[in-house]
Amino acid sequence: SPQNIQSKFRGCLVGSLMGDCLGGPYEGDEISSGDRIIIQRYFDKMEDASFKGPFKKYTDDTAMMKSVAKFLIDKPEPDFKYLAKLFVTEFFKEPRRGYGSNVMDVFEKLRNTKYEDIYRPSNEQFNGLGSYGNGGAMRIAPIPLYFYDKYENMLNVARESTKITHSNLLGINGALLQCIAIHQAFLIESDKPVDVDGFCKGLVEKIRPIELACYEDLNDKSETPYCEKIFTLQDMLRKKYTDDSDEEVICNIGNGISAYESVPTAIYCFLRAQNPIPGIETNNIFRRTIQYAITLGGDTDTIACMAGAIAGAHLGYEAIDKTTLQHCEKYEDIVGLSDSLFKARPN
Ligand code: F2R
Ligand code: MG
Ligand code: MG
Ligand code: MG
Repeated sequence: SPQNIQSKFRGCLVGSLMGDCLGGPYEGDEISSGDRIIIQRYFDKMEDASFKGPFKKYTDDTAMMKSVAKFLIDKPEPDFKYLAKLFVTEFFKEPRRGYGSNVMDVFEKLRNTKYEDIYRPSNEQFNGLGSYGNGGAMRIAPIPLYFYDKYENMLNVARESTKITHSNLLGINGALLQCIAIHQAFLIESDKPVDVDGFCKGLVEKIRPIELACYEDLNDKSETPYCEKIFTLQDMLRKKYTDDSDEEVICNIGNGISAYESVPTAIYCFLRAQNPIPGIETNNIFRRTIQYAITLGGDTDTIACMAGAIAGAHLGYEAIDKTTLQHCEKYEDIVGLSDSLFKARPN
């Protein structure tokens, strides 16, 4: 197992916060080539210690991630009702953090039914189809850290925690894919380069059995949408880049609010950023990852948050520029939360 575990805990949760805070102002936007230059200057400015600006606020992505960390820290045995209560309490305390417009109904119902069945409200979403939003994936980061040496527990806790708000298989398996991606990145030594094809192969090997098991009641056992998407992103990584590469990425992998159109994109950003990217001028791989994620537009806070969590889990806290970090709301709290999560692990 890696030597600098505590640094990786910090890198991952702080990476998640930074993607959320820095991506937040661009959420829902389409990004032009002019905007890409503005984003390059925005990141340059934040690395400059003399630049003083108002901090960037975190959104629902971080609000919910904090609850997941607290749930792991406070209870030695996973207590999902406690997690549901943390989500709801946090939401009613600060409802204006840019939550998904449908997930708020889940919080209301959980509260009104006094948490009688914590999975019923999410099952009722979208006429029983359940949400396939990326809300499960965006908050998952503390789970692969806490369970880094307990793979099966990691998957079970990731699944049960996601189901409180997301019951659609694409929403659940998207969260599991993000969990697995963070876990894999965490296990790569921070000073070793990422083997891009090996990383993809590992993801496919792990997500395929999960997808096949989900559809085992159906006749069609070939339904492995996330596997297919990983093959697509692997093909995209092998391509020569042209001027409209970003449009191709958005078209073939996605930049939307659904887990299916954002989790593979976050993984793509992390892998693509292992090498220089035209128009993203920095030697810092962590910065390159989140800056590139934001330039794709769409669900920028969430894609940058998820990409930042993966990159931070690999590189650790040392790789993150602290001047930039200081522009993110409550960053000290997230550093503290990472340390508490690290200390809460059973020996
Ligand atoms: N919601 C946003 N950003 C847009 C608005 C921000 C703010 N309210 C504003 O006005 O400025 N960002 C956050 O939401 C995403 C995570 O969402 P989550 O937690 O998955 O929520 P929800 O509501 O369950 O799903 C989100 C949307 O996805 C579509 N959708 C999901 N399942 C669907 C289904 N079965 N059928 C049809 N549509 C489905 C719906 O449009 C949902 O509202 C993150 O980006 C976070 O940053
Ligand atoms: Mg905007
Ligand atoms: Mg958000
Ligand atoms: Mg978002």
